[in-house]
Amino acid sequence: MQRSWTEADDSSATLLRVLSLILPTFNEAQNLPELLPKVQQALGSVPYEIIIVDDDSPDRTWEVAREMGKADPGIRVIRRVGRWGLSSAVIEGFLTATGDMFVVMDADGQHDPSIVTKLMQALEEGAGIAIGSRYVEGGGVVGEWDERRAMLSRIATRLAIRLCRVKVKDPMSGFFAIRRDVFEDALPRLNPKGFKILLDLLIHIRPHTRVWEIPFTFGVRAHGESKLSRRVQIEFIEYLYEAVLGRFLPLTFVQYCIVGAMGVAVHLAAYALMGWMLTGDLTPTPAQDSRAFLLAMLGGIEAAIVFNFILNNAWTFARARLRGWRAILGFLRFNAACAFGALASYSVTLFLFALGFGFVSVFVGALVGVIWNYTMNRVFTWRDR
Ligand SMILES: Nc1nc2c(ncn2[C@@H]2O[C@H](COP(=O)(O)OP(=O)(O)OP(=O)(O)O)[C@@H](O)[C@H]2O)c(=O)[nH]1
Ligand SMILES: [Mg+2]
Repeated sequence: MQRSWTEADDSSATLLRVLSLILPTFNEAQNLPELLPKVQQALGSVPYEIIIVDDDSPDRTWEVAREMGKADPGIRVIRRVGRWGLSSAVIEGFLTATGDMFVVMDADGQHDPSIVTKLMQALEEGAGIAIGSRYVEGGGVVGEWDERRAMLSRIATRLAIRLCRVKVKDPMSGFFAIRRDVFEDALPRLNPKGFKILLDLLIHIRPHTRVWEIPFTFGVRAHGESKLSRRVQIEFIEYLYEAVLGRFLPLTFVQYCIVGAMGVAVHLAAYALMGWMLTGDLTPTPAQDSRAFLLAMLGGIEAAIVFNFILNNAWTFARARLRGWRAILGFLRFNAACAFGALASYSVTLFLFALGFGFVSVFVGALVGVIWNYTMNRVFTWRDR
């Protein structure tokens, strides 16, 4: 990497204007060879390192990047295996960066490399963060953003500004510069989940940090596909929840309750189906046939447990997802925790009934059961602390 040094008055050397440019990539093998020469040209004599953070792309972007790094020692590549997500990729890039100014840029050609030096200049003039902004005067979007995509972007931007109380026009931009010290100060508070690292930084920097927006025109993706999937959109809603309400009620608890509510429907459906198979009646009662009733109830409970386990493993605790034999072990733990939860719920209900609380006892018992199940499963089944 090229570096420039300047002698300060007291003769101690100070590192000056070294740029770490972070390029997060997923399936951008076709775009990188077109983008990198443009970036190098735009940077001119600026001392730089380029850090490509690739999430083990199936199109082997990391290999293409490494090949290009052979010709330019300023290019470094992180191939992440078993970790994914745009925000966490950018944070990982920052953590390994050696420069004192960081710039993040898409690798698909939508961000104009000639803006990079403008962003750096803003930092040199006193900004803590400089944003390549589509929504300030002079900025914009070209190309084939259809009505739906443009509307989604507008809604998401407005939601973010309102709910997270950030005072910029384009908090969702993927093109920005940040000073190392500003990043390091915010680092312990960052949420690596999701797609919108700039928004997260804006939420977690000190209030006095200066944030400037530099207009730029968001271009057209050169090759390949957008990664703005449905999953990314759901993650954005989850992210907003965590940013606004997460400290009062953990997101995983809300997800656990949503799954649990769906589990009730599965429970009833399985009970009815088994009842119908055993007695020809969709709602068997103990008075009618106590054996059939017991079997239908047990079938309903176990169906709900299987359903809840699968969904919680895929969604609620996706970060700690269990696979292979661990999933089987986890399923057994989940069963045990739920059985104890049912017992706790039952005991509390009986106790409160005995104290004369009436129907409220059932409600409190159910609440105790849910909180018990959630806590035990979070800690012992998924070990998500
Ligand atoms: N490392 C890493 N990079 C990602 C991930 N998702 C997206 N990227 C990269 O982040 C940049 C932005 O992603 P895009 O899919 O272009 O998102 P976008 O620009 O909002 O969407 P389009 O306008 O449709 O291109 C691109 O360089 C992607 O390759 C990810 O999960 N991990
Ligand atoms: Mg893009």
